[in-house]
Amino acid sequence: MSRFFEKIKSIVEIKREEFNLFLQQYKNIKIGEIKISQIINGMRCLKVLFTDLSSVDPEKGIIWRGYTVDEVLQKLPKPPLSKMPYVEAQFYLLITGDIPSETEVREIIDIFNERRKLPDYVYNILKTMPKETDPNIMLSVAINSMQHESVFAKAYQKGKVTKYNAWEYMLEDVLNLLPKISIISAFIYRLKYKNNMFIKEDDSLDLGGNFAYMMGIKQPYDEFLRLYMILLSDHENGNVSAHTTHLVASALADAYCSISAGINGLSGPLHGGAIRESFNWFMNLYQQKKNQLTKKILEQICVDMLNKGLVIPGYGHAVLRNKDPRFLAQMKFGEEYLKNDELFKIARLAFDTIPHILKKHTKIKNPWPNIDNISGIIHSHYGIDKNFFTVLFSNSIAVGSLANIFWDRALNLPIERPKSVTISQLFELNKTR
Ligand code: CMX
Repeated sequence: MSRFFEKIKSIVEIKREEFNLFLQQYKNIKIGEIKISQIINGMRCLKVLFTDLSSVDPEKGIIWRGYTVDEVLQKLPKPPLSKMPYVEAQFYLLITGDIPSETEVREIIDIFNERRKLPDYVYNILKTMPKETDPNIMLSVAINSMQHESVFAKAYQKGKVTKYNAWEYMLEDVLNLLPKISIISAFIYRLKYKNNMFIKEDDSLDLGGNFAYMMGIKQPYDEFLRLYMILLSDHENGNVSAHTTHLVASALADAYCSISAGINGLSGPLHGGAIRESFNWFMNLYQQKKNQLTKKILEQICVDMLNKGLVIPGYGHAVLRNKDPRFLAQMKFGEEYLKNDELFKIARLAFDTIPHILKKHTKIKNPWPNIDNISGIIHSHYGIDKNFFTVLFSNSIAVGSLANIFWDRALNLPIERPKSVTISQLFELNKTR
């Protein structure tokens, strides 16, 4: 038994006991009221989900296992000569709750390297898909195609899965699947954009390093991939993709079905597509104004958009009420490596200009740039096609979502099934108040 498995086993035993005691004691405590507007408006700010891996503080941003973005970037171990931590270290933090030592990260890297080889049929399926297929859908199909290899699903069919051991099978699947996602993604990238010129993995590299290497993109893109995958790994499990993964897994589906469903959840322009929307907006500004764009012109463009009821892409947030530290971390990367990139210069000008304008519209609760603001600009600077952005997002959410569904099984969380209400029921409820 590996040290990692032993550690997880002891954490699960302790947490499960604590969790059950907590439930016994507090299960009837009320934590809030529900307004009709919240039900209708996408359950915004309703506290109805549970995760112990992270939580979003409206002012400080995401807190992973008690650590802020800056703390995580500073404290997690890093590859030699790298400024960004290992993605594997973030996975370790999310799944165990502890900052790993160098040795502990090494163990995860070794586990991933042993398990990342793809079955041949995955390559064949991807090669035979229509050229027009969206790369993120290709990723989802490739993951689904491996479902029959699920250790959890096989054990369930044999009647071996119990509420005491379900997490062990889920852990096997999570560790088998996570390292394969970047290998599939790099293959899709080369297949779609680089004339099938595939690059074999480099066993000496960590997940982020190998991902960039297999895509064929030079340093420091590996640094950005590490940063990006950590920043987007988990956002309290409530966004469409993470929540979908959790929802599907709540019916005791395996990790393959659950994560591919979550990845499909990234398809919409309001979630996974938001990076592309923001990138397109900056690109249009550049194409229309070239380097003539000034603060004054940009102000006027934004005022006109707001007057027409249009949304300014890359700004605002449903929960955050301050600058997103995940945006600031990317901005810092941009300042170091992209200073002369024309789109980055526009994004910087926008950061100096737009919040002042949005602040004047009191209905807009957050005038600051969000996580999706400049990600596309940075990926694109290194040659990534905008249609591939969602695949990179999928790779990132897989880190946190897989850690989350492991804990769903470890804590025996039940199938999710909220109750719907009709308009007439709401009328009736209102009458009795
Ligand atoms: N530009 C113009 N208007 C905006 C705005 C923006 N960037 N952000 C919010 N508003 C408007 C809303 O459209 C809403 O208007 P109506 O009342 O007329 O419908 C009003 O301000 C109140 O919205 P809110 O409570 O501040 O924000 P929401 O929770 O409703 O929406 C979000 C959040 C992200 C969808 C919204 O800010 C937006 O559309 N931003 C642009 C798209 C974007 O960048 N998406 C990426 C989000 C990243 C993430 O979720 O992590």
